[in-house]
Formats: sequence, C-alpha cells, structure tokens
Amino acid sequence: MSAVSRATAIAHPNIALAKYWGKRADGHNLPAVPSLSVTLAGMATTTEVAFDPSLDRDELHLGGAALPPDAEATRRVAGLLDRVRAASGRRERARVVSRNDFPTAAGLASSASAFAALALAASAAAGLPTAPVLVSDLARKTSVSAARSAFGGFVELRAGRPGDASLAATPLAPADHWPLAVVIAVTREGPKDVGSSDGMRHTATTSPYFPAWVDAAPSMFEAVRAAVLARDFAALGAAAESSALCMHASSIAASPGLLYWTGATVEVIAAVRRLRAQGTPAFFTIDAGPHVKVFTTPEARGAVEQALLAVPGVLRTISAAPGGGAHLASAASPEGREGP
Ligand code: 2P0
Repeated sequence: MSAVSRATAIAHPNIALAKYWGKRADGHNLPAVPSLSVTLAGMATTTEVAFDPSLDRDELHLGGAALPPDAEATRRVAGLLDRVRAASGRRERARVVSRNDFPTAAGLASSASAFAALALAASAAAGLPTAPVLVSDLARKTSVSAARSAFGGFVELRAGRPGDASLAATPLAPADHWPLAVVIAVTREGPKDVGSSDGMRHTATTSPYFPAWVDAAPSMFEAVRAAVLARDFAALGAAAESSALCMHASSIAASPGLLYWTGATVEVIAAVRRLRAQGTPAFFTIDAGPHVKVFTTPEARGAVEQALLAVPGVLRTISAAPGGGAHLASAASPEGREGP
C-alpha cells in the first residue's frame, strides 16, 4: 500500500500581446497561430495535488468549494491527471485544491495560471521531472495559454504543425528585460458568458474572417516579437492592438456574432487613445471577456489608473507587472522528503 504523495505549485496568469485564438483542425490541442505573452506578478493561482490511494475518483476543490465530478473544469483536470498517471505509472486518483487571488473565469486568464500550476504540482507529486519545458507541454495539452505561464517574463509559443506530438512555450526575455506596467480595467464582476474554448471553436467553424485571422496573425506576432526585443513601446502598442482587434473581429464576424465587449470596453479603448494623443504612453489589449488590459510605463501608471477609473462602467482597476514563471511551493514524497 502506498501513502499519499503531494505537491503544491504557484503559477501566474499571462496576458497575450500577440493573441492565440483558434486551434489547428487536426487535434492534439495545437494552436493555429503563434502567440507571445507577458507573465504577470501580482496575481497567482496556488494548487495542491495529492495522489491518494483512498480516493475512487479525482476531486477538484476550487476557491473552497468542491466541484461536481461532471463539471467541465473537473473533467479537464482529470484529463491532465490521466496524462500524468500514464507517464508515471501511478494509478491513484488525486485531490486537487486550487485557489486564485483574483477573479476566476472573468476573462482574467485564470485557466492559464490554473493549468500551469496543476501541471507542475501534479508532475512533482507523481515523481515526474518538472523542467519548465515539460510542464509547459503538459499544460498546453489541456489549455494552450497555460503553456506560456510555465515561464516568466516575455514568452512565445509557436503555432502547431502537422504531426506535432509535443509543443512547449519558449522564454523570449526575462521579466526585468522591460519593466512595463499593466493596469486592468475591470468592467464586470462574475464569469463571462462564452468560455474561450467554445468561443474560438465557434469562430473557427462559422466566421468567414477566421481564415483571414490565421493568415494575418504570424506577421503581427513577428512585429510584437521585434518590438519586445527592441523595447520599442510605440511599435509594440501598434502591433498588440492590431492583434487584439483582429482576433475580436474574427469573433464578431462569427454566426451568430460573438462579442465579448460591453459599452465600457469601448469607452476604455477611447480613453486609451485620448491618453496617447495627450502624450501618455499607453496601449490596450482585450481577451475573451469585457475587461481591458492597458500597458504603460511605471512612471505613467498613476495617470493611467486615474483616467481608467474615470471611465463610466469601469468598476475598479488591478495593477500588475511582468513577473516569474510557475514554481513549486513544496513537494513531499511518500517518505516525507522535501522536494526541490
Ligand atoms: C491568449 N486567449 O492568447 C488568448 C487571447 C483568450 C484571448 O488563450 O481552449 O483558455 O484552453 O486552449 O488557452 C484563452 O484560451 O483556451 C486564450 P484553451 P485558453 O491568451
């Protein structure tokens, strides 16, 4: 009889400057386009995985509440754990206890930090190697954006290619390469209406603009990448806004149209353009939700926060900055030894 083996990992959300939106049609959860993101400090998911021989099914506890076995999140977690069991030879089911210190499923990239933390904690608890490249590939198989949260700083993930068995993100530059400031304008509390996986599937299958997005995304990715390496704020803003607007245009053109924005989302876009016209460095990006993520410099952060809070419909702002990748909080083998 074996004992419980557990590990706890911490991971952070990331915000894509060059967006991932859409999967390759040939399966394996491979992205149709390359993406580039910044991993954030200031928001975290902490996840403990305990492989326990007394369990007869995998359990997910999120923010203090047990999720039903047939919940979508529980099934995705069990899918990742199945891969870990297959790779490690373990058979025990696991108890997964996870909490976010920021709103869950509100378009604030909670699945990225959630599956990066889960991939690392589950690998460590099962005694598998925990190199970030392996954690990134394991996380990507469940949630593509989670591949990027395995690493800190500026992170890229190429598009999938036919026959890819594995695909991991790659670090492009560390967090201190460019001390950008991020101000998130929260425009609604509570979960979004259409999750990312469903939204991109609907877009890929019904939008006449989806092929155009897949064609255009690589050049926007290259422009974002070059601007990050050159620390060229104006060039980064132009490329990142194009990537976000083209991604949303592809969804808006789906049938029926998928519009993640509210009126406040549009008002924040206008406010960011006014700030820029007045000489304040700022650009926006928007994910599969109504919030607007505004990038600026540390010096201009206060002015940007004030301007965003003055926009009708902005409920509050969250401050963030580039930060580190997923890491273990603790790991114990059945004998109770501390892990790395
Ligand atoms: C991104 N998003 O690059 C894009 C921009 C949302 C908009 O990655 O189906 O949760 O789990 O692979 O990773 C959100 O999609 O989707 C996302 P799945 P995921 O950050």
